[in-house]
Amino acid sequence: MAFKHTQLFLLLLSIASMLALGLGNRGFEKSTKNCNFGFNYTNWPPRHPNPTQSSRRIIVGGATNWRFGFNYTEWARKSAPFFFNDTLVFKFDPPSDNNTHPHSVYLLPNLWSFLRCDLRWAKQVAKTTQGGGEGFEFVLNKWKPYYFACGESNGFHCQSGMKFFVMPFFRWY
Ligand SMILES: *[C@@H]1O[C@H](CO)[C@@H](O)[C@H](O)[C@H]1NC(C)=O
Ligand SMILES: *[C@@H]1O[C@H](CO)[C@@H](O)[C@H](O)[C@H]1NC(C)=O
Ligand SMILES: *[C@@H]1O[C@H](CO)[C@@H](O)[C@H](O)[C@H]1NC(C)=O
Ligand SMILES: *[C@@H]1O[C@H](CO)[C@@H](O)[C@H](O)[C@H]1NC(C)=O
Ligand SMILES: [Cu+2]
Repeated sequence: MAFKHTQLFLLLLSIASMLALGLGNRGFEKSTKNCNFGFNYTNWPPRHPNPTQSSRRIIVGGATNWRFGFNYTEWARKSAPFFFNDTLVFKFDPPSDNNTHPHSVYLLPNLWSFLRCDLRWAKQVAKTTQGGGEGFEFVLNKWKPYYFACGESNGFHCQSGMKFFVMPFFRWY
């Protein structure tokens, strides 16, 4: 069953991002220009690039922001690891005459809902109007996996790629 494979893949991905194995190091490059970490186990365990910096502000989707037609699972994989107390910033235009397909931010309760884009037990954390200006800020302040998704169009946006999950971990300093 193809579904089980997806689930297994995501679980493995989750474990991998928790351990910050290899793929995690790429996230550091954005914050520190001088340090060019590659696949280097001497850097184990992963450290925060700048110990005096208490937390990071990460724009979800980078320059793309939070929009339709972008694969955020892929973005989250490339942007890992995420740390406890990091702030995720969702930027999206409010509904207007020019924007009839706005977005929102929901938290899904578990992996099952996440895989199926089942919004029935989802919790809305940002309304369609909250992504303007500096964006909607969400602090990863719990030690748990976060399943984010856009809740618009009955899950269609979610199914089209507007979803990702992160598992923040603690800094070692
Ligand atoms: C790994 O990183 C350490 C410390 O940052 C450095 O001294 C070492 O040369 C690196 N090794 C490789 C293979 O890049
Ligand atoms: C996370 O942020 C909260 C509130 O700003 C602070 O009290 C707490 O010490 C921080 N924890 C870590 C591990 O940085
Ligand atoms: C909507 O688009 C029209 C023409 O394309 C433009 O004149 C107007 O300023 C836009 N409105 C907003 C709110 O961006
Ligand atoms: C997004 O990327 C992931 C990982 O590469 C893939 O499994 C998934 O099917 C993609 N989602 C969409 C909607 O294309
Ligand atoms: Cu959307």
